[in-house]
Amino acid sequence: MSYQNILFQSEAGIARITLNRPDRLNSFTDAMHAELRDALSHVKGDGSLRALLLTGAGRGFCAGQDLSEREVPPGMEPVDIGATIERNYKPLVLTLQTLPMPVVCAVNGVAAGAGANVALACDIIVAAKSASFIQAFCKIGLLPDAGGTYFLPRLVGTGRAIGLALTGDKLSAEQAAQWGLEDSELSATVEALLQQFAAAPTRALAATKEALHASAGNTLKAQLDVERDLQQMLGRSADFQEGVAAFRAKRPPRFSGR
Ligand code: T3D
Repeated sequence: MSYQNILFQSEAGIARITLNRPDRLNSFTDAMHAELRDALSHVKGDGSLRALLLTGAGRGFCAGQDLSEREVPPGMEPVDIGATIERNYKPLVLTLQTLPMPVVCAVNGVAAGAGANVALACDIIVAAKSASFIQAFCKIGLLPDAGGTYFLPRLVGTGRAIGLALTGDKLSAEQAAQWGLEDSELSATVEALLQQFAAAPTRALAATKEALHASAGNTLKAQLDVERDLQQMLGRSADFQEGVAAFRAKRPPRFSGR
């Protein structure tokens, strides 16, 4: 498949996806979703990949759903957005969460609507000072989707999540200044993180994601079983053997991701 709405590269263990509709703040269209599905299935199926970067082209990360696809002429039926969520947003968020490698999101500007929540679905967000997160849904009569009602309260607490979702306010400049990097530092910081992940014990990182995501719905007893089963699997991995051997030999480990 050739891509018109995203850029996709994979090299040296690192896959990079850039949302690429900068004149529309990289808002999601049906066509972009199809390309993302295709690129992510390549990432999932390529055993040599050990980290994924998701970012946006131009001055924004992503402004959520392209609303020009939701305008209907008078008298016409509105688009069934339950169906578009099922087809587009649900698989995107679930794939990012379950991909067996770290997913880094470089938020290079505004992230609004589903754009904000897709960023929250990634494992690590690196945000530039120009980044902002807007639960824009209430401004157009919707509720947060793309996992927003799941991720937001877990990340910022229920009270703050309700405030952000009911007002559609940007996270404040003060808050962004506390969290954000100077824009010029963004790509160096992201690059260092990707290189670190590309040399890491990938299966252990994937199991860590799996266990942490399972945790919220589990009792302690059930979670101890999740840890036992995943650890048993990792105990048989080449990277565990290498980690122990490197520790014993007082040398840095050379993980293969296997
Ligand atoms: O539908 C389903 O399948 C269900 C799923 C829904 C998921 C959702 O994401 S719903 C929420 C959709 N997103 C929004 O409501 C956000 C809309 N955008 C904005 O509020 C603002 O653009 C921003 C706050 C994000 C940024 O503001 P600003 O002032 O920095 O930029 P701008 O001038 O508004 O935008 C620049 C251009 O991008 C502009 O086009 P123009 O005037 O230069 O021709 C603007 O219309 C366009 N653009 C921005 N966001 C969208 C968009 N075009 C289409 N859809 C957008 N979401």
